Amino acid sequence: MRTNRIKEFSFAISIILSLILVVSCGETKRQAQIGDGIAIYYPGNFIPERVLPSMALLEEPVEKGSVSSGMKIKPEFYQENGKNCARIAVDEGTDLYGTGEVAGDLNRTGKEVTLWNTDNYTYAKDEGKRLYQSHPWILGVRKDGTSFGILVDNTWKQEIKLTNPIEITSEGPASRIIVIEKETPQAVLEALGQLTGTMEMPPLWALGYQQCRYSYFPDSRVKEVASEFRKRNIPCDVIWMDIHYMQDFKIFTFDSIRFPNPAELNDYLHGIDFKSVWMIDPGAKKEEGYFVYDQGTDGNYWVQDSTGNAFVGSVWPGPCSFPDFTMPETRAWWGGLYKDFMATGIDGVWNDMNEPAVFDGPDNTMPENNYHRGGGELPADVHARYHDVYGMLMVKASREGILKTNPDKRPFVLSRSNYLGGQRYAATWTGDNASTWEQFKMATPMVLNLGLSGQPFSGPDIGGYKGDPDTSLLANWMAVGAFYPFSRNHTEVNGANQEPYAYGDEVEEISRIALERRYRLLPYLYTLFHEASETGLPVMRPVFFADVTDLSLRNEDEAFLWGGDLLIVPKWAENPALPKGTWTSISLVGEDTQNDPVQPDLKLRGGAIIPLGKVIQSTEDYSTDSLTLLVCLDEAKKAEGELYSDAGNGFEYRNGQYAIDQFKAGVSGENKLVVSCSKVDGDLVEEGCYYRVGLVTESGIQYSDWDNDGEIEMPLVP
Ligand code: MIG
Repeated sequence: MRTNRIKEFSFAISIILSLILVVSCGETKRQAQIGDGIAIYYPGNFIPERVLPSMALLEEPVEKGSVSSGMKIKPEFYQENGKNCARIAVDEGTDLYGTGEVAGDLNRTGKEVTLWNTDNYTYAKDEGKRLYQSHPWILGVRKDGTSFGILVDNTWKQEIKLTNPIEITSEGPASRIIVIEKETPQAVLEALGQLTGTMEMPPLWALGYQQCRYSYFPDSRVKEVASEFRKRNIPCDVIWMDIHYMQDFKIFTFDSIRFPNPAELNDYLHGIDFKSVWMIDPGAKKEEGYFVYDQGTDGNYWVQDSTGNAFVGSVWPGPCSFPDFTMPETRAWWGGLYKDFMATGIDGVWNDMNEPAVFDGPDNTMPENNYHRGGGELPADVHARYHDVYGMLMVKASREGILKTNPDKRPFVLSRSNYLGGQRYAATWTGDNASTWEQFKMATPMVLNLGLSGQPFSGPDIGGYKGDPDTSLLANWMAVGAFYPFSRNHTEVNGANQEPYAYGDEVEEISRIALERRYRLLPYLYTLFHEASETGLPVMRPVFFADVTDLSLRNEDEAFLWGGDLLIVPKWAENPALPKGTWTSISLVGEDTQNDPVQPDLKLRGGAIIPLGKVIQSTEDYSTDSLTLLVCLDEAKKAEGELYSDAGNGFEYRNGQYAIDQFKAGVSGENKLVVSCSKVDGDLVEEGCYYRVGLVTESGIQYSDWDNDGEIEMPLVP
């Protein structure tokens, strides 16, 4: 009886609400606080079935009462020319960042972005306003450093104008909007990480330098290139297999002549401490008798055209069908395809063409009225809705399949296409750039804005994809490229050999020094990856993160930071804006960091300690048993730092098998520097670790003796 009344009552209420909805589609229908400094706003004409569940968020937000008064950013919903829009006024002088992978400067104020994943060779289409990935996300930093984030929780095609007010236009249904308000941009990114989830710890080897081209073949050529690195002592961890390894470009097959024995090749590579990553595209050749096509057809796993038949579009192998990754059974099948593939000893997977790119489709993709059947939580809907998450759902399926077949290894998947939150499944690279100085310089702000959009693990094709760099460009790109979180040299099919040794002795030596610097910094870099995986903070950060109230830093995108402590200043940077305070140049492998014409200047923050390892040729030789602690004292003559360690692969770190060591430096008595090292967290047993201190001053680095008792003293020469 009672329940019936409640039912009748809520029925009446819902009728009244729908009436209000009809007359007030421009109004905010509902708004609520969903976390500390986080609120959600619904437009009046919100249609849950066409937008939910969220593809960006880890889980549906829980409403916690009315919006608190500190939430200054208020989206205003309206309709214009039949489209659903929102406008958001921001304070004068606010700098806008984020919006993911887009061409242009770091500071995106005044720019426009289209969220529609596009295979955009050399970023030429639409002036690079839409590229391979979509991040409906804006980071705003006000003059006083207080910051906000705007997450437009919608996968449909959208336009974002970073004007004041910000204007967001959806080509589909109206979007709900989540606003984050925090004291700093760092805190906003941590909140984003909590909402969307963060990158899982990658295997350590993925932090090494990587060599690619389209394509190394046959297998003997792959061996030759890998061996060349070892012969010449150029550090490298990974060699990549692009599409020519496949039989007639058919995914999950190996060319019988060029790659007759992939397991033997992988054994060989492992024998010289190389890992291999192999490409898998989404399109499966429409060919009866080809097992992937037959299985996909039998299982009815393909994306359908508007008439309900399997869609067919052309890619590398010719006419192909495309897995419908919105279907749970398709994802499970797709994941299972990796079993035999990985069993050949493949270490990582490269998912390309997943915008999806379709040569003969409209705008080089699928028709927007293609049909995805969904399942589980995902409703069936047209391609227009799922286009921007096609790549993300693909890498989710890939990652899960790879993990299932190798449950004790951390998966490594590189994806060209992705969507906000996609760092949960894959690292990324910035697609087909050109071998020009302009695009070399543009790579830094692209990687930075990806980091400010939740994706910490990215990098461009070092040396450039289209065309051939000249000697100076390749040398400079290798020198700075050693500092991208994802550091891989790659070039297109007819490009000249672009390995760091293929351009003569000078480029080779410059590359060797650059990579030796990266490898010495691995203990610090790995610690930053751990921080990113825990908090969502990027590895590579804009300079303004060093001082969010210093407005002179807001546009700096030639120099950049690694974490909070290391500043990387390219030699070609014109009047780079650098943070105030002490930042002292450091030399890592004997290079003259300030005067070297090509290697970027590396500057350590006063107050920081960073751990350095040895120069090694691959992460197989990585160890933390003898660490050099570079100490740069602040004005109070103190410094501190941290090191995260674990096995570098596998998941034992989740059971406590990791260590966090803390380093603290201070001056005792008259002129004695004392540096202590102590484990503050984790169960990993580290024995016999040797440390030495490298005291960083303007006049160079002064080293202590090696010691293993956890406290190092050295005289402080004034
Ligand atoms: O249409 O697999 O961006 O890195 O080398 C080209 C061949 C397809 C595009 C990727 C590029 C890769 C290439 N692929």
